[in-house]
Amino acid sequence: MQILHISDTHLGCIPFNLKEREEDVYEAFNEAVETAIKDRVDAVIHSGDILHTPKPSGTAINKLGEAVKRLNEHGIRFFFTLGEHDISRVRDTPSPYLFHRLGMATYIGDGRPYMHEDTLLIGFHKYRRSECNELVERLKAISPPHDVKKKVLVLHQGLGEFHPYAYELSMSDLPSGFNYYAMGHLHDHAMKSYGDGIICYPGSIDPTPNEGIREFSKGFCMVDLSGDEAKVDFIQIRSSRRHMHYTIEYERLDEFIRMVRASIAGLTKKPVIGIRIKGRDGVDRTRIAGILSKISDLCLHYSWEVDLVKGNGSLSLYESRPDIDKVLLESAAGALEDYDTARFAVDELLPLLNVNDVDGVIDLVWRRFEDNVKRHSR
Ligand SMILES: [Mn+2]
Repeated sequence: MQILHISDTHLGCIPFNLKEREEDVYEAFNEAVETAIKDRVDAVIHSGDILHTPKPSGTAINKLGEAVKRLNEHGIRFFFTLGEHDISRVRDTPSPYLFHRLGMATYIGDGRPYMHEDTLLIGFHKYRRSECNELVERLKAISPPHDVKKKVLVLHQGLGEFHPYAYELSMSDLPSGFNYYAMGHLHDHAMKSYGDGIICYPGSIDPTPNEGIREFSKGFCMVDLSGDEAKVDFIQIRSSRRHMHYTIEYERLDEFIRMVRASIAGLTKKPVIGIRIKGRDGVDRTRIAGILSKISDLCLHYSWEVDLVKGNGSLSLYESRPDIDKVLLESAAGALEDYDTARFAVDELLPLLNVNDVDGVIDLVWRRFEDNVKRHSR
């Protein structure tokens, strides 16, 4: 059994609001689909965040449909679960479910066992932090039959051992006995062994807006389940647009332009560039903007920030760059005087507000109110 495992494709995501960046995402997705066809895999497993928003654009849905159709034409089944980006807060049917209804793909996020050839697939859709007790109970209740040779568990959750902040579960919450744990949610590729199996996040296929501008390696995983142990190959997306990040001295800005010119030679797509400028008090921001404007023709998009160095030469902001998520959560907890409410605001409300999902926010607040009423009336 050969599986192409992909996750966090975020179709319809438009980084920097640029058409070219939207196209990059579709191109990366198609590259994965074509690889599945070329390498004749037996199945494609998508671990969720298929789409960027629960109310996707027509283009995003069409791109997904074309990919599922291509796979069908080559006899490759598309199995999927859903991430928080796919699931609407308002009680609505998630868009990717359409392809399950049409019989073109199989939704496996309902916790039921699915057999594909000699392999058992069990998946769960994303459970939010407040629902995770239920997920842990459901994971505990899994007892895969012993006579099945290969077992794959599909989840869209963060694990504490992989990320210090964006997690709801720890590895020990996962049932043992699976050969491969096809994970989604975290956007950086990472793997760890667990019992006789492998826990793997392929990561996102293209940087999403909250990943910032940095060098990255994006891709998907080819999983070979034919031997005793799962063999995993991370395949890098070849069409990826380079993201470059530079830290430079204010005094050496002029050299920087030459450096950029040299480093982009040979790239087929204009890169995205992030620049951190180290300077002392009194840096001239108009001068910076003027000099940097010279790279606007060389790249698709660039942005810059200044880090001021203290008089004694030590870097103030740069060296102790805070974890934005953590700072947000701490300030929210300070303002609300309640950690649990702060988590609700930062983890659940903020992502929806970011995509202007006002209906989703109202639904979420209402449900939380109902839950609280229920809890207090017990
Ligand atoms: Mn995601």
